[in-house]
Amino acid sequence: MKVEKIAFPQRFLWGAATAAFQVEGATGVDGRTDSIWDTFCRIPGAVVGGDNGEPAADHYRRFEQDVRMMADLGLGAYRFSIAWPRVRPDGGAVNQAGLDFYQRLVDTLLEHGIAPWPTLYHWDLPQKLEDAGGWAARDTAFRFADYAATAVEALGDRITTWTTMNEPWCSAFLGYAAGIHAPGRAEPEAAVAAVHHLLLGHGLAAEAIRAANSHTRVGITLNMYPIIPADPAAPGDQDVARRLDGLQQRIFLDPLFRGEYPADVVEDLEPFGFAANVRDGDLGVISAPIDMLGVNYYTEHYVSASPNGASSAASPWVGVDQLSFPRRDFPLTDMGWEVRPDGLTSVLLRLHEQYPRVPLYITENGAAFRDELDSDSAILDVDRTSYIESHLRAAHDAIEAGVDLRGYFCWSLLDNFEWAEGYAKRFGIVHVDYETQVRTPKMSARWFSQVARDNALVAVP
Ligand code: IFM
Repeated sequence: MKVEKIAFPQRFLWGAATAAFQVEGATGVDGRTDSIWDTFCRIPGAVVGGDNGEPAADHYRRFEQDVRMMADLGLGAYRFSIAWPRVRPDGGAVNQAGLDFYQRLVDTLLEHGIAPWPTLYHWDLPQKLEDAGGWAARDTAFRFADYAATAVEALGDRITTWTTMNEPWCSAFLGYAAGIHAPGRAEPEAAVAAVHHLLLGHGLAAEAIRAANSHTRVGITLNMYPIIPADPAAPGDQDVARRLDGLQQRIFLDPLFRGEYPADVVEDLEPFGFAANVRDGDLGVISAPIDMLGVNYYTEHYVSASPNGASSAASPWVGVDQLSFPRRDFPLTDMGWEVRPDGLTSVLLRLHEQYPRVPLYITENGAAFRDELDSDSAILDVDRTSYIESHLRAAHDAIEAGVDLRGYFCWSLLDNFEWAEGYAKRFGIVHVDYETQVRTPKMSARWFSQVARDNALVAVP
């Protein structure tokens, strides 16, 4: 019998990810104040089921149990986010009680041999800063750098890799253009200003992190998707693909890695006053070299200038009315996203070929599917397991082609609050019963644990 073994490079990092507002709960304790998501959840109809940040997975109180579980699963790293409104409530003075939570979390992870991988911003802007203009206001970038400095001063001696931001595209476009994420604004001018201020915030925070600790690694995480024209020969479809790729990917990648915004995107965004937000010196701050790029990958976008049968959801794209829509030929996750592992290989190869090379990490990949506990309280999540397996194969293909990919974090460790979808969508490899807070590792967790221990996919064909 021939056993197929797909081995990953030595020291490849295997981890799982969460984010503060999605798992912590305890939104009103130890001095934490409202973030934009607390406020957004109070708007009737904004979040499915009227859900909010409570109880989430009660990770704030149960983190020790969760860390032990990660250790049992053999994970090498835990990607979590730090809640700005705990550490500097209202964006103001430092709150020691909030910082102490992350001290305890980091120490517990290290005691269990798990590398802490914090992200400083995973969408929970203090509401007070939103009241002062939010990410549409330049000052927010400077407040973010102050907060980054506080976090690094407190935790920097135990952290080797900091991520400044998670998916700034979502913050800018879903939050300020489509209005379907907090703060729920539908103001294209504010959205494009937010793009620049998020990037500036990244650059200023990276400077602050390096000033506090010159040995640390700093990076940012972007959500990446191939954008595929429905008819590659149709000029209309080609142009939609160009515009969407510009707004989704190049508007972040080019300033970070080339020190300039793409000319076609600047032109597309001229009606929204984009260029007026950029001041002398900003692009130098934004393009200071980083040590790693995090890639979050879930699916591809298939786009057309005249999308027959497209969903009727409002387009989140500024200046582009055309929608992306799922094809019929591929399976869909519970989010309605096509399962397209090849797209992950394409994304990694594109970064490798078109941008200056930095070590890459897949900082999120995974899928929501409907889970059912069987009579033995086991969850045989075949769909999720197969999704992760196919994407690991795709990641391995990229490594074989020369991509410097150094790790993979599964999204998510725990079932959690899926933003506007509330608790209905479950991404965890560990099931959470929100009533009892009982954790049950799903089949995918057991399987992923074995992959992490073997540093390989092992299949008996
Ligand atoms: O849950 C989110 C996460 O917060 C950011 N990336 C995508 C995930 C799934 O939608």
